[in-house]
Amino acid sequence: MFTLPKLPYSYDALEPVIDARTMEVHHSKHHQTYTDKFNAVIAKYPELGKMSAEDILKNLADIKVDEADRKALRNHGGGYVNHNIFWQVINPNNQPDQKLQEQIKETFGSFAEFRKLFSDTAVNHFGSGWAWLVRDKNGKLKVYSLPNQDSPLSLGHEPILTLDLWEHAYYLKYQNRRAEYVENWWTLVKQLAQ
Ligand code: MN3
Repeated sequence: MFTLPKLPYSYDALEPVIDARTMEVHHSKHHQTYTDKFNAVIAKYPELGKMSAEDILKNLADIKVDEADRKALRNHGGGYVNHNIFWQVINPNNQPDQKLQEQIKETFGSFAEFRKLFSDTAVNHFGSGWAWLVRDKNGKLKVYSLPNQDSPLSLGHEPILTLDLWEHAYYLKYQNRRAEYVENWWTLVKQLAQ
C-alpha cells in the first residue's frame, strides 16, 4: 500500500506564488484521494503490491488487470506519482543543478528558449493535465504536455520537471489566469535558478 508522502516544507512555504490554502487542499485532499483510489485497485491484485508505483506506470500496458482497473491505475497511479514528483520539483530547499542547466542550454539553445517552450506548452495545453520536461530513451531532453494524469513513465521517459495544470492546482488564487500561474511558478524551481 502506498502512503501520502509528508511534504518536506510547510503549506505556506511557497507563498505568494502558491497560497497555503491551495497547497493544503491539493496535498491533503486531492493527492490523498489519488493515493486511496490507487491503493483500492492494488488491493485487488496481490502481485501489484510487490511493485513500485513507478514500475506499475512503466508497465501499465502489459500488467494483467481488467481494462477498467488499467484505466484506474493510469488515472490514480498517475495522480499519485505525478504529485510526488511535483512536490519535489517545487521544494524550496532545492539547490541549483548546474548539470541540468547545461543540458537544457545544449538542447534548447538557451534557458530563455527552454522556458518559453515549456511555458507555451503549459499555457496552451487544453483542459487538465501536466507540462513535462523529460529524458527520452536516448537521454535527450524533451518538453511536452500530457492529458489528465498520464505519466511519461508509461512512454518510457524519465520525468525531470513537471507543472500541474489542473485547475485545482491554481484556481483559488489565479482563477482563469493560468499564464500568470505558469509565469510565477518558475520562481519556485530553485534547481534552475541562474
Ligand atoms: Mn494536482
